[in-house]
Amino acid sequence: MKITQERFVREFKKQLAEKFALDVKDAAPIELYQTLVSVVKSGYSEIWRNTWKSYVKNDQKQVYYFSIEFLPGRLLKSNLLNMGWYDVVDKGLKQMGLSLDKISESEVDMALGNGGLGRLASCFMDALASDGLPGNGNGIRYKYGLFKQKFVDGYQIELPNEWLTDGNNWAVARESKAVDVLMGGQVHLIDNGKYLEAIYEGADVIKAVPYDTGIVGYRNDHVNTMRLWDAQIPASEEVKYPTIEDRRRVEDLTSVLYPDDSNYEGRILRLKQEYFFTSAGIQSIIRHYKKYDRPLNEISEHIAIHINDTHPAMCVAEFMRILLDKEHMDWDEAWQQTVKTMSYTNHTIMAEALEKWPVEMLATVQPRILQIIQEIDRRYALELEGKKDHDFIERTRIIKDGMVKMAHLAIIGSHSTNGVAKLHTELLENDVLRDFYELYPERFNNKTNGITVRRWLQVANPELSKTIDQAIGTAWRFDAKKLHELEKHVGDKKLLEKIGRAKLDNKKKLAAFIKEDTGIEVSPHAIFDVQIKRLHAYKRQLLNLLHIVKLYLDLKDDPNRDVEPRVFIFGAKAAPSYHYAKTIIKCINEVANMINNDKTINDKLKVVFLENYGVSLAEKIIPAADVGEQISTATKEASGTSNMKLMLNGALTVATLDGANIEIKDHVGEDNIFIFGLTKDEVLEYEKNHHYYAAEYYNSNPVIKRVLDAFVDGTIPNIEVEGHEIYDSLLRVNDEYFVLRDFASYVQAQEAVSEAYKDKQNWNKMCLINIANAGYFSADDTVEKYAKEIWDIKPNSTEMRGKAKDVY
Ligand code: 6GP
Repeated sequence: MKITQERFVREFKKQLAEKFALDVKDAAPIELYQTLVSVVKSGYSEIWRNTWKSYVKNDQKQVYYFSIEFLPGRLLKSNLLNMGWYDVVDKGLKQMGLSLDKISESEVDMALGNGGLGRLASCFMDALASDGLPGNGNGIRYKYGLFKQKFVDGYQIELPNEWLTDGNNWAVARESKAVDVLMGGQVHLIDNGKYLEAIYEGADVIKAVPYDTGIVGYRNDHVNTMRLWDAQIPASEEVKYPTIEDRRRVEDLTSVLYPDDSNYEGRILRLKQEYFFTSAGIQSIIRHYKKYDRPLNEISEHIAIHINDTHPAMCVAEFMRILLDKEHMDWDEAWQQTVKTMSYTNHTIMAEALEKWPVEMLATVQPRILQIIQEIDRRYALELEGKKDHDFIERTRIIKDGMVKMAHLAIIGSHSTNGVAKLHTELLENDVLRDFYELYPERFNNKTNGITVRRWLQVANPELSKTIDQAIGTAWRFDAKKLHELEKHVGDKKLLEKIGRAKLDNKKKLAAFIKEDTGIEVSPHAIFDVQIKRLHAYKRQLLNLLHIVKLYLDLKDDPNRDVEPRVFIFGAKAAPSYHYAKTIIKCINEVANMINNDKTINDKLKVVFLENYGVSLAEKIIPAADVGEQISTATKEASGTSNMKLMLNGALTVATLDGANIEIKDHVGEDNIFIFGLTKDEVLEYEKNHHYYAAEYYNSNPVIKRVLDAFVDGTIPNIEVEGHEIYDSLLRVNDEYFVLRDFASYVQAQEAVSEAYKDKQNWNKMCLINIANAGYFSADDTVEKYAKEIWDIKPNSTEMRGKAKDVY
C-alpha cells in the first residue's frame, strides 16, 4: 500500500473509530497501539498473500527454520522501517499530537526464548525476508514467555510473563490449517500384506493450531511467515477431558518456555514440546507439498528443513515416520530424502547443553518415534561394521547406555552440520564432534553468526544512522557491507565529533532511563561499560565484578586518584534453577549498593544492574555503550552476537579470543579492540593436563587476594553466604573458568581502555573503525550463505536489497 501522511492519518482515525469508537484525544495508549498495529497489518497483508502465492506459482524451494525459541522483541517499529513507512507514520502521529516512541512502549516484547539462539533465529527471520528468500519460521506459541526478572534485596525473583493478556496483535490464528499430533500410548506394527501398518493404541490426540505472523522484508515487497503452534483439544476428544484441570493438562503443553538455556534437566514436558512443534511443522509441510501433486521422492528438491540446535532433532524421525507410515515409501528412499532435506546448527559445546533423553521417556512421549530412532541407530551401526572399530561405533551411535543423543541424531540424519563462528566450528571438527568430522567431513561447515543491522542500528540508533547517512549516503541501509566506506573518512574530524555527539545523546537518554528505573544518578560523561547477556559462569560476569571491586578498593585508598569515571552496566537473567548464577547476581547488586552509596569516591565509579534484560532493553543500552564486555573463557562462547551489536553502535570491545570476537579482531585490527586472556590452546592445555591451581594466583598476587578477601571479610555487606560461595568456587573448586588466571591480563586491558578514552578524537576514530567493519556481521549475508551453501534456495524477485529505490 502506498502511504502518504494524509492517507495514514485518515486511515488511523478511521480504524480507531471502528475498533474502539474513540477519537484520538480520548484513546488510551494501548488502544492507540492496537489501532496502529491494525493499520500496519492492513498495509502488508496483500503483500503477504502475494509472497506466498508467488512461491507456489514459481514452485520455489523453501526453507523451514525449526527453532524452539524465537525472540523477536517488539515488531512495531521494525515493521514500519521495513515497509518504508517509518518517517511518514512518525510525522502523521506527531500531526495528531501523538508519539511513535510512546505508542511503541505499549507493545509487550515477544520473548519466546532464553538468549542467543532465540535472538539469532529472529535476526535470521528478518534477514530471510529482507533477502527476498523463501524462508519460514516454525516454533511454539508459549502462553508465558521468558520470565520477568525483578530484584528483591539484590536477589533475582522470577515473575510470569503474560505477554498475551492484551492479545497478540500481530499473529493470525489459522484454525483451518490445524493438524493432529499423537502422543503417548502404544504402537504396533502390523504387516497388512502391502506394507507395515502402524496401529496406535491409547494415544492422546492434540490439536496443533498455527498462529502466523508476517515477517516483513526491508523495502522489497516481500513478507514471509513465522508459524508458532498452540496446543488445543480437538472437538472429537473433548469428552476425554471433562474438567477444567483435565483440559489444562493438555493445553499446558505450550504454556511455558523451558526457562534454562543450558541446564537442560530431563523434563518430560520439554520433550513433549519438542515433539509437538516438530510433528505439527513436518505434518503441515508435507501436507502442503502434496497439495500440488509433486512426487514425494523429490521432496528434498523442493523443501529444506533447518534444525536450530538439537531441540527439533526429532524432525529427522518424524519426517521418516510420515514418509514410511503414511506415504509407504521404502526405508532407503525415505532416508535419502530425509538426509538431503535436513540440516543442523550447533550453538554450544557446553556439555550440559548437549541434549540426551532416556529411552523410556521417549517411549512414553512417542513410541513410534523411538522405534524409528532405534532403527536409524541399528542401521548406522551396521553400515559402519568392518569399516570402523567397535569403540568408534559405540561412541558415535545415537542410542547408548539407555540414552538418546539428539546431536548424533541430527548429524547422522542431515547433510549439513554447522558451527556459528570459525573457532567454534574448528572446535566441533577437531574436538567435540571429531568422530563425525572424520566420518562425514563434507557435512561440516562454518556459518559465522550475523545480526540485523536494521533493528540494531536503524531502529535502535537513529542519531548514529543519520550521522552515517551524512557521511556516506544511505546505501548501507540496503547493504550493510557498505558501512565500510566510513573508513575513508577516518581523518574527518567533524565526522568524528558527530559520532561522539550521537553517542553522548544516547548516553543522556540511557542515563535518564537509569534514573527513572533505579533512582541511580550517572554522568553521561563517564565511560559506559556494558555487559549484557545471560548470566553464566563461563561468560564471566564475575571477572568483571572482581575488576570493579579492585577499582573501588583503589579509590578507597586514594579518592583523588586520577581515573576516568566509569559506569558499569549489567543486564542478565539467570536460569531459575541455576544457583551459582543467582549468587553472582546477588553479589553484583550488593557491590553496586556499596559503591553507589559511597560518597567518598566522588562519583568516579557507579554500578547499575538493570532488571529484566531483553530485546527492548538491549535497544536502549547498546546505542549508549562505550565499551562492550565479551570476556568468556576462550573456547566456551560459541559465537556471541551482542559483540556484533555493540561494535555496530560504536562501542569498543574488551575481549578474549573466543567465538566471533576473533573475527571482529581480524576485521578491526588489534589496535581497535582490547584483547586479553588465555587463548584457546592455553585453555585446552590446562583442561587436558589439570595443572591449573587457582590458589597460586591468590597467594602470589596481593591484588587478587585483597579483592577476594573483600567477599568474605565483611567489606562487601550483605553477602555472608554468597561471598563465601564465590570465594570457594574460585579457591576450593579451583576456578573452572580461569577467572583468576585471566585477572591480571584483564586489568591491563581495562587500564588501556581508560588511557585510550582520554584522547576523545582517537577514541571516536576507533569507534568509527568498529562501525565501518560491523557490516561484515550482517545477518543478510550470513543467511545468504546458508541459502546458497546449505539450503539451496533462491530469492523470488530481482527487486532485492540494494536495488530498491532510495527515498530517504
Ligand atoms: C548461544 C551461544 O551461547 C552463543 O555464543 C551464540 O552466539 C548463540 O547461541 C547463537 O548462535 N547458545 C544458546 O543460546 C543455546 O541455548 C544451546 O545453546
